[in-house]
Amino acid sequence: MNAAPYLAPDSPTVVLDTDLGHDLDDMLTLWAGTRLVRHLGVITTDETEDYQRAHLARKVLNSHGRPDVPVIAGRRLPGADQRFVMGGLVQPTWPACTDVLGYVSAICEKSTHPVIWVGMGPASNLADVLTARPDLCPQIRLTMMGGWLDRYRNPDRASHNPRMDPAAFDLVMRTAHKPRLVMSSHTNVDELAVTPTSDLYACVTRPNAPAELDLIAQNASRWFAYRARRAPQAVPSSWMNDPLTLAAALDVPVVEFVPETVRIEADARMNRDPGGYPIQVSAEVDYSGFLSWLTAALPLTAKHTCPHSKPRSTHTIDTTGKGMPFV
Ligand SMILES: [Ca+2]
Repeated sequence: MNAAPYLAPDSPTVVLDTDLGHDLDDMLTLWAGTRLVRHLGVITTDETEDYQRAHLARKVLNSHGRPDVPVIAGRRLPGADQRFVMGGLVQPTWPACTDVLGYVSAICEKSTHPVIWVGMGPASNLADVLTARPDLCPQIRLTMMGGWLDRYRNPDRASHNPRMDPAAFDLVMRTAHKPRLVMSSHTNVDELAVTPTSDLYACVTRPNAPAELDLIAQNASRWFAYRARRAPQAVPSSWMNDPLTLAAALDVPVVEFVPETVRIEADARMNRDPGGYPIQVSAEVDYSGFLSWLTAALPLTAKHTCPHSKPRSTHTIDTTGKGMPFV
């Protein structure tokens, strides 16, 4: 078996549909993507007024030696600027490309492979594509992060990505080709939490960290500070939702999916319904297998790279919790 199938010259294109610049997990997924995927594309979603997520993605990709990866600024959503924690760090230096449909049409038409679509934010972009080009449905293979069925920390609402654009989520679940959901009930777990005491945070914020880690460190510090303001009594953390979704999308055997038929409510909550849409939902996750995969994907380990590092964050964060022994 090829250990790096998506680095092969004839490997499929992988699209990261991301709300980069908010939760840290998008940034770590992008970083992993630069290392694991040859034909990579980035489409931003929940985009800000002046396309800050796209400019941030461009800068991250360039700093990691991937100027070849196209970045398309996708759908803006109301209030997106309040969900962007990286303000002031990236200045627009290029005219943002906003032709999502043109980009997706082109990558579908130039390859006979499926296009691997990793849904890491609201479903708006893919809804736009499938509405305009329903003929592309069979070629686009969606694995999306979000949704819950039987339990959730707040059962009064849908999880973040579906509820940001419920109509788009409904349309995508209805029309996409065998869509797969890595559900929030499998990602909002302690096993996937990175906190200010995690080794990963110490590694990316250490004083002698490589320059290409600076935006990752900034995203981590700013996200933890944002969480500390929102929930002062809790240990700030980032669940590795999107990296797990990337792993599933790349067919790393760490998420087991099962078929369900679901109905999508107006607020994007899902219910089982024999007359609903046939989709695939996560049923079981191999957390230790996933963490091993992610640790191997990212070039930082506490053991090998930074055994004595200390955080250099300038933020004051209450860290009363125990960090995960994760990278
Ligand atoms: Ca995300």
